[in-house]
Amino acid sequence: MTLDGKPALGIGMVGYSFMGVAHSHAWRDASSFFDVALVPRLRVLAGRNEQAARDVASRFGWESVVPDWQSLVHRTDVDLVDVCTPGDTHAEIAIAALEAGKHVLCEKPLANTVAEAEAMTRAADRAAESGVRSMVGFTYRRVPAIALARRLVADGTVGEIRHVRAQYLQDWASDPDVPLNWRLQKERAGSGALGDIGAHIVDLTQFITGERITGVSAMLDTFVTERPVAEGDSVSTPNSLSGAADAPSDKLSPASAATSASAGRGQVTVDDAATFLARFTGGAMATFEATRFASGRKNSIRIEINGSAGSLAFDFEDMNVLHVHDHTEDPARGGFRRVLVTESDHPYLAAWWPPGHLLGYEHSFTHQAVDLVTAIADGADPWPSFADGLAVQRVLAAVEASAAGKSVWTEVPT
Ligand code: SOE
Repeated sequence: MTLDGKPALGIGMVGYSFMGVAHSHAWRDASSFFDVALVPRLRVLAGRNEQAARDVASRFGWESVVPDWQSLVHRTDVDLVDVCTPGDTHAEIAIAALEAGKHVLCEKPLANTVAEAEAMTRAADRAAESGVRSMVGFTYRRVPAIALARRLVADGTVGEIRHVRAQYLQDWASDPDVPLNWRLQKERAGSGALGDIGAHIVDLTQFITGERITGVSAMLDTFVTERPVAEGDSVSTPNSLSGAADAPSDKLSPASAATSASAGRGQVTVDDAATFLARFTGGAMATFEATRFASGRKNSIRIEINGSAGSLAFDFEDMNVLHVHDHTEDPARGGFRRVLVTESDHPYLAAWWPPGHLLGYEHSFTHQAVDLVTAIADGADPWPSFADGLAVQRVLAAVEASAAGKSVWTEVPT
C-alpha cells in the first residue's frame, strides 16, 4: 500500500545511464499526473558502478541499490523488472525476470539478434499464461502527436497508404574523436544506427500504419572505422558474462578528458548509417534513413505518410505538432494544417496542462509507465509486446542481410 491508499507496484530497474534516468523520472511522475490503479514504487536500482547508481538513486528516490541484477529479479518486493541496459544483456535479464514471475519492461531494440528476440518472446508468452506482462520500450509511440497520427490513419483520414517516408537523424558520431562507447560495438549493441535509432522508425511506421514491413533493400556504411578507446572502458568484454548491470560508458560526445591517448584506438564494429527501401503489407512504398552523421541534426525524427485521401507529417524537433492534409478539401483552401496536439481530447493530454502548454521528450516515458501500469492493473496485454519487438528485429536482420549483398530484395519472415 502507498500513502494514498492505492496498492503499490514494486519496480526494480537495471541500469542507470541515459535510459535509466529517463525511466526513473517516469516511474516517479506517473502517479502524480495520472490516476493509476497501482502506484509505482521505486524499490531497487541495480548498477555495477555503485557510486553512479547511488547518485541516480538519491536524485530520483530509489529505496535501495544493488550491484547485480541477479538478486534484483528474485526480490519479493519487486513486481516489475525494468531493463535499461545495452542490448547484450536484455535476453538474459528479461528471461530470468519473466521466469521469476516479474512483469518486464525492456528497452529497445528488444535484443541484439532475432534468435534472442524469439527466445524472449517465447518466455513472454509462457509467462503471460500466469498473468505476467511484458512490454518493449519503443517510447516514441507515446508522443501524443504520434498517437494521434495512428488514430487518424485508423479512422481513414489518409485513406489507402501509398508512401511512408521516415528518417531518424543524429550527429553525435560525426566527430572521429568520439570514443568507442558501447553503442559502437556490435557485441554490446547488436548493430549501430540501424538498431539504435532505425529500430524506432521501423516501429513507429508499423505502429502508425497498423501494417508490417514485408521486404527491404538496404545499404549500411561505417564512415569512421577506428576510434579512441576511453580510459577505463573495456571494449571487448561483454558485461553479460560478469553479471554487471550497466554499460561502462554511454558518452555521446567527443573525447577529451575521458579519452587517454595511451589507451589507443579500437575498431568500430557497427554501422554508422543505414538507408533502405521497404514495402508494407498494404502495398505502400517506403524509404528509411537512420544516421549518426547528419551534422546539425541532434535527434530529428521525421515521418510522412501519403495516402489516397490525405497526408500526415511529423517532426520530433516540433514534437507537439502534427501536420495534416485533407486531399478531399477544396484545393484553393487546402494544404497542410498545423495541428497543435495539446487539446484535452488528444492522446494523454487530459492529464497535463491547459491547451498550448507543450510537452517534451520525458513525457513519452511517463506515458509508457502509465500505460504499462494500467495494463497490469487491468489484466490486459500491454503494447508494444515482445512479439512487436521481434517483428522489428526481423526487419533489422533483413536490412543487414540485404546490405551484406545476400540478396537485393530481402523478404521479412513473419
Ligand atoms: C542514442 O542514439 C539514443 O539515446 C537512442 O538510444 C534512444 O533510443 C533515442 O531515444 C535517443 O538517442
